[in-house]
Amino acid sequence: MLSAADLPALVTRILAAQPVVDMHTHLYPPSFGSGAPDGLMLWGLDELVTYHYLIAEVFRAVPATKLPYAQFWAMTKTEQADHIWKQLFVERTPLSEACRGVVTTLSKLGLDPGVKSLTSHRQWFREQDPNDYIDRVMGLANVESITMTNAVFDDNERARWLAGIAPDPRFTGVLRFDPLLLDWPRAGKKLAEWGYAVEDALTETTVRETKRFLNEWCDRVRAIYCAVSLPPEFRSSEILEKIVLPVCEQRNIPFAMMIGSRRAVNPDLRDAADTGGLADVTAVTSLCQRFPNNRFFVTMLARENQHELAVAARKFGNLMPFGCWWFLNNPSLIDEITRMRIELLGTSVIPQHSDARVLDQLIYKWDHSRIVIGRVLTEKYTDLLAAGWPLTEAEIERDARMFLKDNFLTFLRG
Ligand code: HDL
Ligand code: ZN
Repeated sequence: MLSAADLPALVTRILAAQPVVDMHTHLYPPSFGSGAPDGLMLWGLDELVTYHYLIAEVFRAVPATKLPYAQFWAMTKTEQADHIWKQLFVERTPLSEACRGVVTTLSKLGLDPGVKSLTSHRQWFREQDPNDYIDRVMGLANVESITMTNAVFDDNERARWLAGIAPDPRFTGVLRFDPLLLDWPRAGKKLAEWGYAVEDALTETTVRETKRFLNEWCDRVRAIYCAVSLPPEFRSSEILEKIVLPVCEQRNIPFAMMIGSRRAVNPDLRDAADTGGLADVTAVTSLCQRFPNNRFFVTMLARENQHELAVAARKFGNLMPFGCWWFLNNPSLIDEITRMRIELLGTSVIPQHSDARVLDQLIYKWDHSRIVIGRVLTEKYTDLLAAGWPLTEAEIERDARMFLKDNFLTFLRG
């Protein structure tokens, strides 16, 4: 029989030992090109330090009135990284989650995070082979599978797929197509350019041809689910209901809605330009209710949407809340959201995804999340023991596997 005193160390050990299937990242294998100018596989020190979260934060340290955006963007990636390192890690304490993540990553790689200059570490990264480095990072993060975000409307990515991409067993594909739902006129014209007989009006031909587009690209990227990011005001659309959901149902794959992103509030920040807003969970429950044969992964960007989303998941078995997304991927909010979800949903939720854009980030995003999830689970197991449950190590291992891997894989299969 376990005692409460056993739990902190035991839960920590079990979570660390449980490999993760990371259900949402922006990572790629080397076959998509690595490094400048337009490789899609981002890795290494300068990419880590110029992560768009840190770009947003450095413009708080040195505002655009002092360093104009254009001047920053004219810098080389190395110069940008040096500027960020000086401002956020040397002249200020790297307390933010994104800053601390770089510190954790360097430490776990065996590199001194306290250096004043990045020059010495750059040599170490230059000695890494991208392909081997993927295995090294996945090992350190204990991630066994990386789910990509394959943005078909991104010209660079699309061209690479059309040129031919060999499958990499460490990565799985997801078809992402925000413009299809958010800007149909422009997306429809693109489909027409690509040889699909679509027009503005949702004629029978347009519906059939857009389905063909989705099926052909789901086949090409070997999509395990389809995904979009949606603004707070999104409710539904004919494209979603007449085309996307029927294709996902027919392919027996889930549809992921990432709801609450308000794009480009400060365009000069580029990838860091977006913010979030309060969305409407009734849009989610309406779709779950009206499309019972579809399965929905849903993550929402507003802290204030989290409780209602968890309650909604109690009403619909085809709704799987996942992750603490983006501005919620911080210890205080991961703690609050995971605690709330476990109290309402037990083990039937996917607590986290990394959203990593730079390979090396897997190391810190999963280290930091395992610590918080472990703290919450330890408390919940302590409460369960106090209620008289004869908790076993095997049960904790089973739960860890569900939270970090099996809930995702089981929901994929339906
Ligand atoms: O739309 C998304 O998938 C978001 O995760 C954005 O990529 C966002 O910029 C991000 O990187 N969040 O972590
Ligand atoms: Zn993302």
